[in-house]
Amino acid sequence: PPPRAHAAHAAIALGSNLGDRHATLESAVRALALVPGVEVRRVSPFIETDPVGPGAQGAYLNGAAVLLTTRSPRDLLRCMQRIEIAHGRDRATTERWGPRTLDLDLILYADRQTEEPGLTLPHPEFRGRLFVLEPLGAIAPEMVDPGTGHTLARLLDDLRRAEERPRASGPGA
Ligand code: A4P
Ligand code: MG
Repeated sequence: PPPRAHAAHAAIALGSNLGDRHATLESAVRALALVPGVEVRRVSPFIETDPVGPGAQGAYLNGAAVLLTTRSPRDLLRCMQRIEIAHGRDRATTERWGPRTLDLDLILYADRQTEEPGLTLPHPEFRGRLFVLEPLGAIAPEMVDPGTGHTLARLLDDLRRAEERPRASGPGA
């Protein structure tokens, strides 16, 4: 286990919509746990979600994990990208938003806020994504988003309300 003194909590999101999705997410969690300086503290149940984004693609299996790590955010993300590649993810041929065997996103890293090439923290889209907030909120409701100062429980609640509200553009949406 990593030395706790300088360890940070990180929240990550996992998604898969190609191949044996459950086996892929399980394997990704195992791979994360094998990274030196990473301790997997909590893993959510995996949930089936409708694909968000353009084009027809299969349903996703999504999950979340909370890590305790001594690695820097950039270093952790690099490890996550290596795990994606090891699970058949090919960035060169996979379109943005498109189907993928494994997608690992770094959602929160302690109270870090940064916007630099290749790394934005918190993840810029997570507050609007139920497929991230539902599994993550289930295992870390007390974690705080430094961008808004709100807990994940609050963000999840807000998003659920927003999604329930009828759209201004018309009924039946
Ligand atoms: N990057 C910057 N900050 C971060 C961060 N905090 N975490 C950069 C992860 N990556 C970060 O990501 C593109 C670039 O973002 C990387 O170079 C990285 O340095 P990517 O994983 O290479 O590309 P992508 O995943 O195709 O694009 P993106 O924007 O991450 O796609 P999304 O937004 O992840 O959308 N529907 C359901 N139901 N469930 C899903 O999981 N996922 C997507 C993918 C679409 N629809 C979905 C789901
Ligand atoms: Mg991604």
